[in-house]
Amino acid sequence: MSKVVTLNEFILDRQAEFPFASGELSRLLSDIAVAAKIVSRDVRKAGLVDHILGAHGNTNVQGEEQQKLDVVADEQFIKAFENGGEVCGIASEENDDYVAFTSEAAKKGKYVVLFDPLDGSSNIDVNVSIGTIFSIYRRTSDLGSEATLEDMLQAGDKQIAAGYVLYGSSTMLVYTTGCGVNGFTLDPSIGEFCLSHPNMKMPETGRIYAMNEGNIDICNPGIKDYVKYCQSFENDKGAPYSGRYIGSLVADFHRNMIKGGIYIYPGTTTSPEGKLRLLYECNPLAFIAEQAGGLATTGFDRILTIKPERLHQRVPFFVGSKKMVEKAMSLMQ
Ligand code: P6P
Repeated sequence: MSKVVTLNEFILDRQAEFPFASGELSRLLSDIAVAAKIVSRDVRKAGLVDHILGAHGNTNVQGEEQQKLDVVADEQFIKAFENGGEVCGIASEENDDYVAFTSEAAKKGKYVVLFDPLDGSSNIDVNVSIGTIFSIYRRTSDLGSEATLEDMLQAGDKQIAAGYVLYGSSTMLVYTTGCGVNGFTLDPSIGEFCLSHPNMKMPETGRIYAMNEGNIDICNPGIKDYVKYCQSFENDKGAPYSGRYIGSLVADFHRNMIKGGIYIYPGTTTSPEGKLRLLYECNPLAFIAEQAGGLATTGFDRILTIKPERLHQRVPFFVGSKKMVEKAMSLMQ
């Protein structure tokens, strides 16, 4: 049996790989892991809370207001970032505006974090996997000052780290600091994330396409051509691909990381920019995908080169196995 490597051991071992490594990023990643364990605990009991202990929006037996789980998760991560001392500000899917921390200690933080605390939270009611997605940048504003909007609106290729937590059949944390992608599985019996998927590589091709085909008639005709290609015997497999759409981005993305595949959320006639957010959904997953040998584009342009203009800006998203994304792009009109 191979030695168990915990996330904290791994972070410290690999710290030397990171330029100007002085421990702050290591501590920040550890803070994220602690918040993820707490959110995992809350997610695991969500069914009980909703159906036995009192649904959200009501008061529980202690007379406490039951908060929506994504609000609870948002507050948990913000608390971890604000108290950790490494982060000067955040932007979150749950908050209309960015948050610049005001304590003297936090203002000395080198980093900003953009995150979706609980993506796919509408799936909680049907017990489907959900996820947290995070993206870390070095601030561009002066140390000691409050974080600025410009700190948040950096192109994805300026990320220094990105990751996701998948609250699935097990809880996993997958992240990159630009030196490859590694996956850790939470062992609840010891409360540690343990290295389970070292040096993850997304298969160059695969058999799975994931998209909401309900949109097929209101998106770029090239996507309909791609789906037909996947369903035909004339494709490169000589047999139909499989459609798999969980409807939870982190779960669909992670499956493709392991098995190969493509996830598409395109622009449509009603939502030309699509549904997914650039800053805290597409950029972090694009960084991970590219670090694992995959591709991430809008169907035309590389996600990581887009200069953001707004915090909650949406972009069309094609992400996954390199050859599958290239094929889909070749059919776009
Ligand atoms: P649709 C969840 O709301 C989410 O942001 C992603 O996790 C998921 O992939 C997508 O939206 C599902 O959207 O329109 O297919 O229900």
